[in-house]
Amino acid sequence: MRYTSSHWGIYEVIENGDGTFAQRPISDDPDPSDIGHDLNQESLQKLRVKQPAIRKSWLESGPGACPEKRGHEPFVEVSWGRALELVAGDLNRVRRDHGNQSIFAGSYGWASAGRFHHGQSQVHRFMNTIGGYIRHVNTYSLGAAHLIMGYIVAPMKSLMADHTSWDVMKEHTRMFVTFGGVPSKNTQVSPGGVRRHFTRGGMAGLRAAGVRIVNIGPVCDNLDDDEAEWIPIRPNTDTAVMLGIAYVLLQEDLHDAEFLQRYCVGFDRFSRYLTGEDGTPPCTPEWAEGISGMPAERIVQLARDMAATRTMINMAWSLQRASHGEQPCWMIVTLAAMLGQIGLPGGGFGFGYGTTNALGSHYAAVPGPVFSQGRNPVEEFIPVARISDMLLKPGKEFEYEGGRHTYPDIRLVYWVGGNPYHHHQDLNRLERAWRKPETIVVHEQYWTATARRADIVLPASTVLERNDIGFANREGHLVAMRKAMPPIADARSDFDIFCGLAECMDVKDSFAEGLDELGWLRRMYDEAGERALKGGISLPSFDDFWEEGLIEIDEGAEAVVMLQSFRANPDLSPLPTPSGRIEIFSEKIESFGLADCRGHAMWFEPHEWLGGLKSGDERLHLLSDQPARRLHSQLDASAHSMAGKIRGREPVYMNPHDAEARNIRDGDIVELWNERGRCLAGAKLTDSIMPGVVRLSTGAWYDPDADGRDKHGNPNVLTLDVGTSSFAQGSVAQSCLVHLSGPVEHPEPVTAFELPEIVSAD
Ligand SMILES: Nc1nc2c(c(=O)[nH]1)N[C@H]1C(S)=C(S)[C@@H](COP(=O)(O)OP(=O)(O)OC[C@H]3O[C@@H](n4cnc5c(=O)[nH]c(N)nc54)[C@H](O)[C@@H]3O)O[C@H]1N2
Ligand SMILES: Nc1nc2c(c(=O)[nH]1)N[C@H]1C(S)=C(S)[C@@H](COP(=O)(O)OP(=O)(O)OC[C@H]3O[C@@H](n4cnc5c(=O)[nH]c(N)nc54)[C@H](O)[C@@H]3O)O[C@H]1N2
Ligand SMILES: [Mo]
Repeated sequence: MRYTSSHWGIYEVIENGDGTFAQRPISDDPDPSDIGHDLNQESLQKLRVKQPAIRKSWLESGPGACPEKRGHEPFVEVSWGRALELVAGDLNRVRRDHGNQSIFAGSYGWASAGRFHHGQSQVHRFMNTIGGYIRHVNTYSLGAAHLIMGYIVAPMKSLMADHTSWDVMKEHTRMFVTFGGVPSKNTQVSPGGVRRHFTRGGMAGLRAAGVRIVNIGPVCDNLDDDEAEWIPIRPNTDTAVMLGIAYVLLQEDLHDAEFLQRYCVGFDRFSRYLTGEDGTPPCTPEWAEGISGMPAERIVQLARDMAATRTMINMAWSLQRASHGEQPCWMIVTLAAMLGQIGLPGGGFGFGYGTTNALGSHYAAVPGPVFSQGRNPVEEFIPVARISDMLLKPGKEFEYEGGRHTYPDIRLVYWVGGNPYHHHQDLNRLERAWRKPETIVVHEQYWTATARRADIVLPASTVLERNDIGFANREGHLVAMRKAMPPIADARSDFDIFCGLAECMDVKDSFAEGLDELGWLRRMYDEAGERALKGGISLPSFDDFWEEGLIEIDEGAEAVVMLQSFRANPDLSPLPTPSGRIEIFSEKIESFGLADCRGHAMWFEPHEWLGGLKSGDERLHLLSDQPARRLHSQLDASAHSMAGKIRGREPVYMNPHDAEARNIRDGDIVELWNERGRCLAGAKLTDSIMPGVVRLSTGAWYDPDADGRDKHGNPNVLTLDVGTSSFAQGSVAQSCLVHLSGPVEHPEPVTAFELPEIVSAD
C-alpha cells in the first residue's frame, strides 16, 4: 500500500488506473479528521507557486529597492538557474558586507508532515553550512510555558511526553476540571502527523465512567460533552480563579501539607501572598469573583469538591498565549500541588489535553528520525514572537530569561515552511517592520500573504510530490510517505532548492554529504533504528519498511501516570529544577528582579481585558483560537475550510445579547476594529460564548483593501504585539479588545485567493 501523511492524518493513496489517484484516511483511524482529504483539489492547486518569481523592483534595481512596494507590485518569473544565482549572490553580498548575524532564518512555521522535508530543519542546516544565522527560540504555541515550566517542574517537552493517559483517567479520575475545554477540533492534529485520533474517544470514556466534568472559561463550545458544567469567566482571569480556589483550600485546611513539605519548595512564601500577609490583597473567593466574574460561592464549592475526590486539572495552551501567560502555568502546578495528587493515577495536572492528539497517548515515546541541522556559529537569537521588534529596533536591548540581549541588524530574511502573515500579531506593525530588510526570500507551495510580500519566491513541492518518512512523537507509527505524483510545474523540494544553492556557493558536499533524497531517508531511518534499539524496540530494515509502508511502534506502550517516579521517590528521581522539587517559589526567577514575573505565581492585570474597561466603553474581548477546518492558514482555500465561512468571510462568534445591542443579525457582515487595525467577518450568534467576548479563529488568508482593512477576517490585524513578560517574551494573542459594529452594507469582495500579477521580463 502506498501512503502519505499530513499533520492531521495518514492517507492511503489509491491509484485510479488512469494516472490519477485518490486519498483515503487509513481504515483503522477511529475518528479521522475532515481537514484536507484531497490535497490535489483544484481550489488549492490553482494557488500554487509554479515558477521562481522575483519582485519587479528588486529584479530591476537590486536589494533594498522600494521595500514599501512589497505586496503591491508584480513578480517576474525567471528560470531556476537565474533565481539560484540571484539568491546565492545576495547571500554572499550580505555575508561579506554585514556578516551572517544579519541574516534572519529563524523561519518559524509548521510546514508539512515528513521528517526529512521539514522546512525549518532544511533552512537551518543550509544556513549553518554557510556560517550561521539569527535563530529564534521557543514557539508561538508555548512561548511562556516552554521557558517557565522547566524552572517549576520539568521542561515542557518532557511533560508533554509524560501526560497521564486517557485509559488511566477513565479508571481513576473522578473529577476533571478544565480551563479552556478539551477542544476536539484541535486534536485533529499533531506536529508530524496523527495515526489514530483518540481524544474524542478519551473524553467519551470519562463520561461513560461517570467522571464529573467542569469547564471553566469564556466559551463552552470547546468540549464535546453535553453534560459538562460550564462556568463562564472573563478571558485571561484563570489565574485569579485558581488563586481563589487555593485560598479556600488553605483556609479550610483542605490542602495536602505533607505533599507540599516533601515534594515542593517555597509554599510558605506563596501562602503569604495568597493570604495577603505580604501586604497584597488576600486572594479570597470574593476577590477572585471581582476579577473573573465567577461567583465566590462556586469557587468555594469547587475547592471543596476538588479536594474531596481524585481530581485532574487541565488547562489549554491558549491561557499562556496571553499577557503574563507565565502565571497560569505556574498556578495550575501550585494548585495541583496543594491538592497533593501529582504523581497519583488520574490526579494532578494536565497541560494541553485538547491541544494536539498526542497528549494523553499511551504510545511509547520513541526517538524518531531527524534531519541533522548542524551547528550554528552565530550566538544571537530572538524570542520567536519578537520579530517585528527585531526588524524595527536594531541595536536595541531586550530582556529574556533574566538576561539582556540586543536585537541584530537584519539585512536579509529567509523563510521556509511558515507564514508570518498568518502567525504574527499586529500585522500592520509587521507590515512596517517588513520594509526593513534589503532582501526577503521565501520558499512556498502557495501564493500566501508572506509569499506575495517577498522579493524572491521559490516554488516548493508538497508531500504528494516527494518521498519522506512520517513520524510524530507518541503517535505509535512510522510511515513511508511515497511520492504520489511529480512536482507541479517547476516546483522543487526545499532540499533540492538548497542543493542547487549549495552548488552555486561551493558547499554542496557539506550540505548534502553526497546523499540524495532516498539516501537521506535511509540514513535517517537507520539512525532512528539504532536509537530505538537502545530503548528495546527493534525496527524492520529500511527496505522492508519502505515496502510495507506503515509500521506500528507501540511496543512499550503502557498506561502513563505523569511524574509517577518522582512521587514514588523524589530523592531517587528528582525533578530537573534547581531544587529537584516542584518550585512553588523560585529563588532563581525571583533573583532576576523582574517586575512582571516574580518568584511565585500571582495575579497581574492583563494589558487588555474586560476588567480594565471604564464605564461606557463597549469594547469586546477578542479570542483568536485555532481554526476547526484547517491547520492555521494551511488549506484555507479548500472546500472544507470554505464551507465554514459566511459569504466567503471567516465567522466571528458572538453572544446574541451583544449582537442585539448592535442591531446585528446572524449572517451579517460586521467590522471589528481597534487602534491597530480593522477587519470584516461574518456574524455567527451563539449562546456558547459569554457576553462581552467574541471569537474569530485564525487562518483566514490576510486580504487588506487599499486602506489596510482586512476583508476576509484575519484576527491578527487586531491583536497586540508585546511579550507575555520580560521573562519569556511569548505571544499575547489572546489579550485583545476590539470594537464591533455592523452590518456592513456592500462589503468589497474577498480577493485573498486571486493570484498576484506576473509579468514577463523585458
Ligand atoms: N492571533 C493568533 N495568532 C496565532 C495563534 C493564535 O492562537 N492566535 N497561534 C499561533 C500558533 S500556536 C502557531 S503554531 C502559529 C502557526 O503559524 P505557521 O506555522 O506559520 O502557520 P501555517 O499556516 O501552518 O504556515 C505554514 C506555511 O508553510 C507552507 N508549507 C507547508 N509545507 C511546506 C514545505 O514543505 N515547504 C515550504 N517551503 N513551505 C511549506 C504552507 O503553505 C504555509 O504557508 O500561529 C500563531 N498565531
Ligand atoms: N484544527 C486545528 N487544530 C490545531 C491547530 C490548528 O490550526 N487547527 N493548531 C495547533 C497548534 S499549533 C497549537 S499550538 C494548538 C493550540 O492549542 P490551544 O492553544 O489550547 O488552542 P486554542 O484553540 O487557541 O484555545 C483553546 C480554547 O481556549 C479558549 N480560551 C482562550 N482564551 C482563554 C482564556 O483566557 N481562558 C480560558 N479558560 N479559555 C480560553 C479558546 O476559546 C479555545 O476554546 O492547537 C493545535 N491544533
Ligand atoms: Mo502552535
